[in-house]
Amino acid sequence: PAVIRRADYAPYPWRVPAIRLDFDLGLETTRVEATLTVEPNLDADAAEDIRLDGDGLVLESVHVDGEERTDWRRDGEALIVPLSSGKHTLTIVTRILPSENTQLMGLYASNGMLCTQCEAEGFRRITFFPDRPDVLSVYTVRMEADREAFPVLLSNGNPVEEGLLDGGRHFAEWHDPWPKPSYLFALVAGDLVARTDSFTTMGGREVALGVWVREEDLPRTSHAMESIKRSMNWDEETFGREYDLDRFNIVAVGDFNMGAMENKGLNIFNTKYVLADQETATDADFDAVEGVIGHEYFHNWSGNRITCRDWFQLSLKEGFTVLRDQLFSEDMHGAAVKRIGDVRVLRSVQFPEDSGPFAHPIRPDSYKEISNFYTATVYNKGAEVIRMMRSMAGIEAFRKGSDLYFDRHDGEAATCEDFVKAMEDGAGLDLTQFRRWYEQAGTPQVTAEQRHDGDTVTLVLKQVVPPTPGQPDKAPVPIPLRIALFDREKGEHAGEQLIVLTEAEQEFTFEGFAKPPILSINRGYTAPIALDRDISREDLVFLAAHDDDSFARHEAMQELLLGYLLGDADDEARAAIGTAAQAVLADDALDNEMRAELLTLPPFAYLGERSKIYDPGAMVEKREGLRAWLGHEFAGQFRDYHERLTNLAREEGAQGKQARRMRSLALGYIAAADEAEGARLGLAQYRAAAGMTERQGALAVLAGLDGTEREEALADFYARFADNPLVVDKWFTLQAMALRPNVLDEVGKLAGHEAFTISNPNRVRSLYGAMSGNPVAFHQESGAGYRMIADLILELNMRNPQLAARFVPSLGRWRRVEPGRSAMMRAELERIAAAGTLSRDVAEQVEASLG
Ligand code: B3K
Ligand code: ZN
Repeated sequence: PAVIRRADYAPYPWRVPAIRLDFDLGLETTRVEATLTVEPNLDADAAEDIRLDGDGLVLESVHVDGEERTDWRRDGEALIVPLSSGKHTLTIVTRILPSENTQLMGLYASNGMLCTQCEAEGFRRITFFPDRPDVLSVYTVRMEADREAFPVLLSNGNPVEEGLLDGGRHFAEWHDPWPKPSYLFALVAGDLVARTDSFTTMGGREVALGVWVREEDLPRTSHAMESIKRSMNWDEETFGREYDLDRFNIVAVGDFNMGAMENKGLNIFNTKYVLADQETATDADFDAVEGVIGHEYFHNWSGNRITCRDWFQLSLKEGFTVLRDQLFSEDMHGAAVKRIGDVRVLRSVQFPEDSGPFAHPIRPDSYKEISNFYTATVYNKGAEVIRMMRSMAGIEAFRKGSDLYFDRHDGEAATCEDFVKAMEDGAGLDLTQFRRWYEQAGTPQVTAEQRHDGDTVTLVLKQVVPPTPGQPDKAPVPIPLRIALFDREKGEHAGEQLIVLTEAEQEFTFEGFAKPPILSINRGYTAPIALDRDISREDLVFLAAHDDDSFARHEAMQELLLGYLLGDADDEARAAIGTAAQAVLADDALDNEMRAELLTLPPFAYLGERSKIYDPGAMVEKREGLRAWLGHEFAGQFRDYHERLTNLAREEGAQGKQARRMRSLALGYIAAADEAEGARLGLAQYRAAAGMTERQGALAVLAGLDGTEREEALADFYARFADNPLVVDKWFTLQAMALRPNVLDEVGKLAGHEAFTISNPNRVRSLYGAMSGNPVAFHQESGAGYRMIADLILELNMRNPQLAARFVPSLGRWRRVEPGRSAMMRAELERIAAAGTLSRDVAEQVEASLG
């Protein structure tokens, strides 16, 4: 496939100020009449043709200014129509086949309804159009359909008209006054019902809110509705952003490639991020619904009012919007646990990407298939980069910068550079060197050493940005680090400060320390770096027990755990973990959620990332061995927590949620030390569960054990929830995640289960996504796990390329794994590469992985 480069950007020669779309909707076939008003773009070079993108369309006719034209030509999938300069009306009729659309891009069918997904390049699967984000048009959409099959007809903006037609048909017309790029177009037609409510904006606009679902799901929509109102309110208070239409609708769809989509005024969501009640959703699910609803809603300003000039600028909207949703969730539920969770994801997903074959800067320089760049780098590292600006500017100055950005670029298709410039001008930062964060891939590796002389402490910091594919040489980046120096006598520090490391090597001195202080660094995780600090085990134990920054406290605990898991199996290292764990278990000032966080072992993916070359089998054994040891050492205390929190765990509110978290964590340790006891208590927790958090928490532990308790709970769970697809997904996931020797055989059997289907992305992810993250399954010594994933990629390759491509990076990590497994992983990639026609998505990922 062809390489598209950022440096080649040129504006489109035409403007399309308005488009009218007339849909004659049907599941099997849909007719689309598109009427485009076009005129020369005076900011671009003139063209004698107009070139429109297309993909899989059946073209029926082309008219220009009312005259039928036959002098058009095709260039691959594109349509080229000769056009004299000046203003014209272009009318194009196409036909599409929604039921056959297995890619779930463009207009497709899901459970008898019709819906769209256009980002990044799906609109060209609906009609011929300049399908690029810098062409902004006002959309008017008229939909006609059978009234019984499709009683509800929705599109972007505000409703204009609706009515009955002959033959049991009806129509609806919608108009969106805000010019938008084609990727934000949306349409939904189906048998849906809505939970409705309203929100009055700070400017006094009354907005009608709707959450549209299938009738049986209506009871599970109140949390989504509350989340919309909280998001709208938060964006007004925190960023001064007000909603700008009379309607805001969300629709839940069962078949969806990703989480959700921010289409203007009509967000389309994966059911997973809408539906929630106590019975079927965990506390984490509730938080995810709220976070994703916030994310998509916040896009209305960071994405829709100001969109991207081209797809290389994707992080302009995604990085910023992820930061906005993270801050929203921090404000709703407390920053400490949220920050720890966000950094855990960064380290276990983005760090491996940044050190692997697909490493790319948050603003990539080239791509073959843009869908491959909706990555943790663009999203999560992108958010971290903007968070660093916020840390350096301070909250108030950052707000001035964002105000200026929104004000200056409203209505435009902007670039990352525009954002950085607005931050410089508005927040008063000099970001000259900081721009390297946009240019360079790779996680900066920082080392911190301390020298002590008289009363003076010198902190010596060094940074290296490692080479990545296509970028052999890197320059230092500015790294803001919030630090505190603990006086080791008093056990306190005299205040935090922010230092910024800008050089490859730099010294910072601090006076007034008779003894070397204990260094707490990168507090709150101010910079997305990997840090090695020269610190004793005793000092880490001190910080794990006493640091007043929750993140730093958690970090100290993680460093103790990593030191043991990645080093020699060292009794002293383990004893230090025990001392810190004891302090955490006994600390009454901690809430139970934070306590559980502190006692959570580092994710397997992060352990792999921190090792040069690793043996997955040995790594799992060591990690689970440590879990068993901790479970054994603190058996009494874990049992005590499990017992004591029983009633609190049945309560609503923050304390109930915290208790549930600690209770299930304790159960995991109990089972690790004593399987029979774990099975007994697990089944008891399962049976008595008042909601899904306790039920899933128990089942996750039981699923990893052997015996009748496991079988009973799994069978009960399936029978109880067989008619709820999202819960059946959990049932697949819990089994595929189990660290049992025969788990891969079970995954194989589950793939043949009546409830398994390859055509639903959630179901595929629930089984194979979980399996590919389970080291016992994926890294099975025979290589059968690798083969299973490669077979899956080949099966999905043409049917759903986006979904297929998401499974490639797991195999792409072959360079980091011990030689025996490494060769088998690579061989599977080669088998895919040799397998004939590959989709652009899979081809690009596989080529990079073999690279
Ligand atoms: N903007 C969409 C992602 C679209 C992905 C297309 N392959 C969801 C989001 O980030 O909010
Ligand atoms: Zn987004």
